[in-house]
Amino acid sequence: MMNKKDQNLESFRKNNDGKAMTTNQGLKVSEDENTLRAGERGPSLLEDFHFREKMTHFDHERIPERIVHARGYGAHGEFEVYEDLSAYTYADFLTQPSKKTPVFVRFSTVQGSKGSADSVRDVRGFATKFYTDQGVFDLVGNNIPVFFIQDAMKFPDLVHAVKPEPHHEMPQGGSAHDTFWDFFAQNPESTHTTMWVMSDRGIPKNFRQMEGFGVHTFRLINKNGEAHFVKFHWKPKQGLESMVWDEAQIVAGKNTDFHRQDLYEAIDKGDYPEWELGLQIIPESDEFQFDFDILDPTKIWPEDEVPVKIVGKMTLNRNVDNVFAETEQVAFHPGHIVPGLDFTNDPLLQGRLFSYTDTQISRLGGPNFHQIPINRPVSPVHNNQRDGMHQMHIHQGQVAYHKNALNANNPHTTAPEDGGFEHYQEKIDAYKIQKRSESFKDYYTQARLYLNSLSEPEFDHTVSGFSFELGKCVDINIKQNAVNQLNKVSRLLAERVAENIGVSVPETNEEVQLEKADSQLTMDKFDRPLRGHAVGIVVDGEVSNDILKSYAKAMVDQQRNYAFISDKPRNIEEDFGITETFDTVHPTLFDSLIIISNNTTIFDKTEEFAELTYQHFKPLVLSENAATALANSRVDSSQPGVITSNDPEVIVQAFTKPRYWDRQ
Ligand code: HDE
Repeated sequence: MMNKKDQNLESFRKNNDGKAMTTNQGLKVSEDENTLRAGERGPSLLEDFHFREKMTHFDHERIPERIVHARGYGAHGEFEVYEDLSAYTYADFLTQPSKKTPVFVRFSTVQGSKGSADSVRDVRGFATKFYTDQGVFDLVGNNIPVFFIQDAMKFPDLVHAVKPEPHHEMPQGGSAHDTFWDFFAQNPESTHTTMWVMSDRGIPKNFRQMEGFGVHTFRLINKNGEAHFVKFHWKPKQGLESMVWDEAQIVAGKNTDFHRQDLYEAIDKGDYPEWELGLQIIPESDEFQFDFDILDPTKIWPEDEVPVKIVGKMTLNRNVDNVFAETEQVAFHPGHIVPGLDFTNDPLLQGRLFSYTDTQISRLGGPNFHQIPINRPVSPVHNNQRDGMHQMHIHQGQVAYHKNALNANNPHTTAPEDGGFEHYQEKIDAYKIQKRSESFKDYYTQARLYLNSLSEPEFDHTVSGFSFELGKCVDINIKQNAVNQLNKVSRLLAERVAENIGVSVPETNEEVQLEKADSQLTMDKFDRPLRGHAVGIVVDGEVSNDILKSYAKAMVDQQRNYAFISDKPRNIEEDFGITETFDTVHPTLFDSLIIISNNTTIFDKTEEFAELTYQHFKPLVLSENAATALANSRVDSSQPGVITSNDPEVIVQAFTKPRYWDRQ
């Protein structure tokens, strides 16, 4: 299979080989290196239209980055539904198992600017564009199933609080600063989501191993006009993985592009990431059967109560040709919907329905952004909208209005029974009012449910997450207010964080004991297949190529990625692996480490690599000599996940877990 770079080159060549360079007006260019000037050593002349065109275009190459989710990376793929879901919906991409619907997915961080690091602690965007035969459907979700606020009116406040502080524009890419934690303490509806972000979910290992959630409650509508409430889930077939915070911070410096590189390389070598689509479905008649409001976006529907029905699969199998044209210009919008689906009155979703088109108009420069190739539906577009910035069509004819006789009333509307979109007819009997529903006002029960569901290491990591972030705050009152909030969720959490950051725990504790836990919320529930797992193989001293080849073969057979690492690049005659040096890589960039040495003394760097891998709870395999050499280091080879063996076959089989949290 040809990799993306070569495919790209081939298609570039097809279009450009042997072609003359021209200006944008089609004029052949004879000189592209020297501006027109008065004499060889003289000043440049304004008359040089070629220079001015080239430079003007360059000066305008950038467009405004997204206000949130600026840092992102995308890929193409396809979606197929496993079974006909027409009992619930008449959306064609959910009812025809033989059909492959093209998709484009963009993953993102929220807070940082376009050039910020991938591995920061943050919510991740997980936005999917389905190019269905009935029009575009965008599922613009996140990797965390709940959101910080309940009403769109508060979104600018949330974003202003979490973004870098305006007076000095710090910090970049993170929430560890006063304004975010002030918002947290003063807006208790943010409590539940913040628990998730401070847990391992806030520092995903990569995009491939993240869950995705539509967050809001939507509606599925069937042919009989019956509606069900639905929540959308993406379950990664690759399992779920997170980083250790120390590791995430190092990776931010060692490889800013860690997540995008992982996705690009996996797709490029044919290891296509897959997610199953899951639906949680509640019949309309059960709307009020829960002890939370099912329209509240700060609440999950516990999977123990409403199981997730797996209905289809998405495969990402094609990298973009050009990141700007596709990933940067893609315009998602929760309001891009198809027949058989509809919105609910979730007040956060309702506000999003306004915001997304509005933001594209300034980001993409006008109302015709749907004509940009990545945004074009595969179904035909005909209407009476005309003109506007960057209009790409030359509309024909005299008539641009409905209704008309001059054009026999074309383009015509389509009755719902023939495929026209119809809004779900919901009966509303209410006062026009600016007020939050009482049913939205329990901020702590589900925050507790989440904490109770975590495994012990996950809970410890969450304590550390809060301690780091609040520890970074400058204002002591903000730290105290935040701990007061934590105390309403869990005494244990509040006490541990308070001790770490030097504030007190309030004497009274409003904590309500909650025995419940949702067994589905811990990351431990996921299988953790080691396909695509990245193994660093440190070659310390002289080791024969035959031995290295036997390691390479074992890795390839087991679908592991690997790189040999040494003090100098190895002169390898045959192409059986990448060679890195201690300077070009770092142990945090690998999922596990193997150390091969023929001597009982090793490089200092080898020891450093081993210690960090050990400290980050990752599998560590030592040849017998390497184990001897590390006897006096911080690596304790009797601990879980430290394996001593010289046999590559044994070694790859021995990796059964990505992390050994029980290592002391
Ligand atoms: Fe967004 N959000 N959002 N958001 N959001 C944007 O749209 C907004 C919310 C999400 O890869 C913006 O095109 C409001 C929830 C993703 O291009 C903007 C509210 C969820 C992406 C915007 C929310 C999301 C965005 C910025 C509260 C998860 C990136 C640029 C009412 C369910 C999509 C843009 C991509 C992007 C507004 C809340 C997910 C400003 C007003 C909840 C994944 O329009």
